[in-house]
Amino acid sequence: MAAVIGALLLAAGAVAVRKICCDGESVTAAAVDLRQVVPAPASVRPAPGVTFTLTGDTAIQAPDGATRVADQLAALLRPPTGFALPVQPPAGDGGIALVLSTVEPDVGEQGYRLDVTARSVTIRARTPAGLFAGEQTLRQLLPPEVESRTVHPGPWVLPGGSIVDRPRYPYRGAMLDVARHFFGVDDVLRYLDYLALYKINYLHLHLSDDQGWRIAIDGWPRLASHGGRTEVGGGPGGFYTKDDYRRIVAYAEQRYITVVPEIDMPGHTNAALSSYGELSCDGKAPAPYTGTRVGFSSLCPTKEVTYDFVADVLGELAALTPGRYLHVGGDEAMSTSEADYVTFMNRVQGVVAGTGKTVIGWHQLADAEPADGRILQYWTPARAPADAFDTTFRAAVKEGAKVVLSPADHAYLDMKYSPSSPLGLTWAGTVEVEDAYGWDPDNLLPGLDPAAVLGVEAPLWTETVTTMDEVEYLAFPRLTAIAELGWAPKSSHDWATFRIRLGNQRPRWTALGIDFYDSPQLP
Ligand code: NGO
Repeated sequence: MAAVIGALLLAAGAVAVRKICCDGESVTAAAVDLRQVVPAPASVRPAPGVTFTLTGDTAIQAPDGATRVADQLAALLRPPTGFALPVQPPAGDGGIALVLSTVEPDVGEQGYRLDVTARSVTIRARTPAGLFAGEQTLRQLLPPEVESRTVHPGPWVLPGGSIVDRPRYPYRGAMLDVARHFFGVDDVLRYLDYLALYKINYLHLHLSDDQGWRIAIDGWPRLASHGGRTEVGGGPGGFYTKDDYRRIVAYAEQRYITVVPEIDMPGHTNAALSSYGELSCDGKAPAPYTGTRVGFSSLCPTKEVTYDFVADVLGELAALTPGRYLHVGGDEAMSTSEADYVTFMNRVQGVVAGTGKTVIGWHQLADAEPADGRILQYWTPARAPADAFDTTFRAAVKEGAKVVLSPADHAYLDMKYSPSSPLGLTWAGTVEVEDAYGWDPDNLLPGLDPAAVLGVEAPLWTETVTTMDEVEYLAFPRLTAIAELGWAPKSSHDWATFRIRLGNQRPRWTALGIDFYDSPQLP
């Protein structure tokens, strides 16, 4: 029996380890394999036979600058272990220690070093963000029940060894479309928890579209009171008050995640036009729209009131947003002439700069003139890049634009997994887990200088998605594949081993209550 259990544990990414002795009885404990972490760390050195076991006597030591991360770790570990895990000032060897150290080599601003010996678990980083990343790794080295919020018997064994880790890209994002269907604050906070576990550090919120406007703007109150009351399929919609939005931003900040708000323009604006008819060229407010067509709406680029509107909206949003980016959409402006589009987007880029923020747009923004530090988010399927990765795009990159990659045939979480998936779209094809993982950001677009790639982002559009369970089903496991591409070193890219590591995450997702898609591609 013991042999059978041992074999099962190994298959689940565990290694059988030493005996723990209590009252003369011996129990075979198991530790997760140090090499099972997702995303894969930059370097892993297991210490075979060495383990650390959390007990009721374990304390968490942290210096002043790291008490918040220490409290977060304690809050995570207390419910499943039932241990007190007091947070204390540094007091020497033993237990769990968080160390802020400016001299730590090789970890950059977001990385960490984790050492597990028989006596202690130490995370060292230059920043609290790095310590927080190290905690997410520590979490994955404990048994999956660590994610449960009720007490489990343990034993809480960590594998011995050292991990030195830092991300491949500075920008690792996820996008949630709260416009097609509205998702309330609690849902967004939950999504943020999932992002944190996989070291994703940007949450892009798609706050406006034809079907709904989701953020209160004081100067233009009908955007929320009228434009916020619709969604795809005719449901009630909803919007964030400024306090709601502040709650989201604060919760993200505590997890070292930056919120990137998007107001999509000049297209995808029916909800705004329906709220204020003067923003349309004919001055008439269109009826609210609850279908899923794209490309039919446009702010009027030749009216001055349009620019007052843009300045007010982006000004209020910038004031609410501590992060450095504002996303201005710019995709599928099929009802705006090319000349008007360029004039409009040039002025919008100026408005963003005036708020002190840096502009991000979908890659069509390349048509507008260069703007300091701007980011183009590439979204066309990589299979057919010709129309998108054109001379304008190349010129924009030459002139300094950075690129975030979200190729729809790899990174769009709203594509169906297979033709029989109950949810999702298929315009970019179907995207199984191997498709989500099977690309290299450095080589996606032929001729794109890898130095221009700031990172990757996994968008989840919600035309077909109405509940958090459905969000989870489309996001897991694919979100973790994109997180892996953004963080793990290129040299670790290998589907055969990734699918095993990913398969071993399933008990964690179950413990977290995530309704994931049980892909036949994972063992
Ligand atoms: C496109 C379109 C969105 C859709 C999405 C659905 C972009 C950038 N614009 O992506 O409006 O919701 O596809 O997959």
